[in-house]
Amino acid sequence: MVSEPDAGRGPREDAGSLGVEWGLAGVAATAAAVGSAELFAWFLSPSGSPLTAVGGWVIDATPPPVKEAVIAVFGTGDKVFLMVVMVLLLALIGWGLGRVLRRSLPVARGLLVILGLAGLTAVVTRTGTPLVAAVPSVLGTGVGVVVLTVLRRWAARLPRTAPAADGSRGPALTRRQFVVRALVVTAAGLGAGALGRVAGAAARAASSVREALRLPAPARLDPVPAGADLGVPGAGPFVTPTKDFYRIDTALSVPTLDAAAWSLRIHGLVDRELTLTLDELLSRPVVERVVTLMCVSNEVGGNLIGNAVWTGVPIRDLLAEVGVRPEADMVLSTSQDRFTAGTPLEALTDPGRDALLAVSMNGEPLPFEHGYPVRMVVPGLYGYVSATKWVVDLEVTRFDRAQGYWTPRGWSARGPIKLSSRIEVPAQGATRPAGEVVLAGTAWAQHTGIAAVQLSVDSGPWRDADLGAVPSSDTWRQWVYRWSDAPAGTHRLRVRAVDSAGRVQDAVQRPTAPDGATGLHERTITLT
Ligand SMILES: Nc1nc2c(c(=O)[nH]1)N[C@H]1C(S)=C(S)[C@@H](COP(=O)(O)O)O[C@H]1N2
Ligand SMILES: [Mo]
Repeated sequence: MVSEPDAGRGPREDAGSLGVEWGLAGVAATAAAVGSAELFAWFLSPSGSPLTAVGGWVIDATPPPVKEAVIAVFGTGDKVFLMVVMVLLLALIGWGLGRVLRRSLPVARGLLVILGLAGLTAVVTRTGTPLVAAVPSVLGTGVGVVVLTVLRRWAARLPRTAPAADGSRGPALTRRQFVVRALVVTAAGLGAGALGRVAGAAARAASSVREALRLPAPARLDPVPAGADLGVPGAGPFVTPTKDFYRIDTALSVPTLDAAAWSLRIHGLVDRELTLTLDELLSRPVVERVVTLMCVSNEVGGNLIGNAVWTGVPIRDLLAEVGVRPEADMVLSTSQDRFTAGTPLEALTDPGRDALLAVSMNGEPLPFEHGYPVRMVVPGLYGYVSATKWVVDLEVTRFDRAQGYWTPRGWSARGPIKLSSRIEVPAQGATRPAGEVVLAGTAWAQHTGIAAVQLSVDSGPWRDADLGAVPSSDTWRQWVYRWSDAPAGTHRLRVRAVDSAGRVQDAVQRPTAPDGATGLHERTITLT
């Protein structure tokens, strides 16, 4: 099949007769990229659909008269019209990509990556979007690049085409065989996309309901005081932006509950069972609280910790409504996806502690990834025993009758957060000029409070750092230590915290299981 004289010819010489094959190859790679991204979005993150995000961006950017004209012509089919236009545009872009592919695989790859970046940008710039939402665009772009490369290899096996970059050709393909393959890939991409869109429709419906959710004004605010954020460059912010907030759960695909259908049942050792809809829940007084959540799996110096502004209904109030029996000592919360957490009753009924059924995070309805429409937030306890997301059921019970998801899996039944601290600045291994060196970081003892943070250089004496302000004892606290006359050389910095009850952070190194790591965080830096 291969006509030898053509083997060495330049790529330009296949122009004309092979235009259709190249165009189709580009369309196939684009379909594979976008289609797989939509499929990934369905099970990874409902807010991660690039088509939805770009569509939303187009809608926002369309001038009102054009919008009105489209609605006048297409009525409620305006969204369908937008999708059709986007798919046609993508087909055109794909065709162009194929023409570029004929000249240069690297340039075509680059263009596909730019297309992926456009989708990614549209996704991550929507408000309240968590970082996982970026994953579908990234994976989809990866799929597209791989498909593009494979198609280029197949194209090299066509008659009158330049061999692949490595000079290889492989067994010959007829134009017909190539076209069939490209069409199969295109169909697979369209199929994946269609499946992702159809299966994800419920999630996106929930998504628009989520965006429209009206949050009740809190009866009590918890303002962040000036000076909570010490603003040291390189240190994390006092309030963690939602997109940077760590996410831990057992959910393979993010549950996207329908807020209108959501209800919470409170039962067990109670005098009067209660089932609440979201409206009924939100008809009770809502409070705002700044609370630092943390995962028991956080290593010393790790990142599985975040501080957010939550609003919600105190669980204490609801437990008072249902009347808790005296023999109860635990509340087993269950999520829509069957995760359970066993929370000590006293942490929920404590009048001085606002354990919440939270509905908002940093001023937005909870993101799906963080438990929309309702999750628990309990100051002072690790997430696995308290922070149930997508919560639908609270059973008042006893520790000797029930246990949470992680307890039979090697984690302790009770999980109070351990006093800890970390160094965020300078980075491990950093090199700085000798003289004044600024050290900064965070310390936490949720619901007890941080009284002091101390630094030790090269195993020298412990010296007090300056502390940031805090809204309450339920948040972490920033610290800064200005080390003056720091001499040249390599130094080991260690940090420890002291809580408001006078306890000093445990320096003994222990692993995260069964009830949280201990040990001191340290960094080594070089001063020149
Ligand atoms: N439904 C559900 N809720 C859950 C979990 C889970 O696996 N499923 N994990 C818990 C754990 S271990 C932690 S640390 C926190 C994390 O909350 P975040 O993902 O909002 O940071 O959620 C808790 N709530
Ligand atoms: Mo966790």
